Amino acid sequence: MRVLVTGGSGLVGKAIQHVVEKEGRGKEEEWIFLSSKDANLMSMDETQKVFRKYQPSHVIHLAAMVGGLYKNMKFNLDFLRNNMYINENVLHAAHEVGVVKVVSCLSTCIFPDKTTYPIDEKMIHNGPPHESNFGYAYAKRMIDVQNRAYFQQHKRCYTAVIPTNVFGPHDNFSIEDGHVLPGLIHKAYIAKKEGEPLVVWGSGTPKRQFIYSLDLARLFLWVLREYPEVDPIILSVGEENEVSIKEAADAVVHALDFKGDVVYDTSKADGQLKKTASNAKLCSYRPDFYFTPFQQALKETCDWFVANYDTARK
Ligand code: NAP
Ligand code: GFB
Repeated sequence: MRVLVTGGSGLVGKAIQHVVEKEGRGKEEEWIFLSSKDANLMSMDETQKVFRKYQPSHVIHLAAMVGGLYKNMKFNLDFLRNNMYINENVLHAAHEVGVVKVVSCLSTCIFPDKTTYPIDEKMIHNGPPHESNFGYAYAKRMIDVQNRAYFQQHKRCYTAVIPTNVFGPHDNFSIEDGHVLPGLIHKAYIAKKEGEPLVVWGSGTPKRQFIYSLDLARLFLWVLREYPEVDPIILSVGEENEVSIKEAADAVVHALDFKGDVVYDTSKADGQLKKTASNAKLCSYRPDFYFTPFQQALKETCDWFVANYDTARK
């Protein structure tokens, strides 16, 4: 089993690398982690070259244009085009060299905006996604369509996982472009140093389910090795573990021991109010799976950021 990981240098890729190295690779497994320096996967030519070079039998496909709410709102066209190119090139090149299994990565933000809750795997295509990230969402939805077509026409087991909001070491801590937790961690770190208030964007009322990148990595390995379906699977903590942005901000304040004021800038967009996902399918396969408690995972992430401040992506 030779596993090629696209997007191997990012938040999720680094977590998979960590788990493979620290918690054991399978006896017959060889792992290759790619970054954009190895190949620009928006180019079919470069994608084919890197797949021919490594001849993988299995692929974890993470590479994508990724960003938080505010980056998505500014660049819907780029999110749509870049991700459609990357996904088309990766799946086609994988098929050409005979890859038997691909696990791609969707996101719970691609589900319909107007929906019943909790969201489950069958609802992906039931209506338009939230307008803030329609470019990213439609490009990601097409992976599910492509997977079904690869199965129908070529019997390929190309499948996908659907994580909720991910966080952990090696995240993108950019304040402008990143997701809420790395953004708040970075802002709280600066506010603490400068003796200024922490400014949380939006009202603080939207709700999110957060998954720790190392938990997600462990689940990715299980999906790669054992999950038998082409249909995707939601990888999420339970509905009872959903938190508001205010609760998330309070948790960051606690983890970084920030003593200053916390203010809310309600001139900034809130984005999707919630996207509560069901992990019933995951629990039916993995009733034993242990999720790291949120506050512990957040503390580990903050400690990593403080220790790696100079080199962290920001
Ligand atoms: P990330 O930290 O931003 O990493 C993105 C990865 O993609 C990097 O390794 C990057 O390479 C690579 N990449 C980007 N454009 C590329 C290109 N044109 N050619 C080759 N490689 C390219 O993202 P992440 O958070 O780990 O996301 C991994 C996957 O999880 C993505 O598919 C994302 O959509 C999905 N996801 C993420 C979240 C979340 O909250 N973060 C939630 C749900 C789903 P370089 O390092 O060389 O730039
Ligand atoms: O993680 P995030 O940017 O993305 O979270 P989404 C946005 C929520 O956090 C909004 C609030 O309610 C914001 O008002 N927020 C508060 C902040 N302070 C901050 C801050 O400093 N930075 C950021 N970024 N938000 C993304 C999608 O949606 O979810 C992507 O747009 C993606 O496509 C990702 O897939 C998982 O959860 O709203």
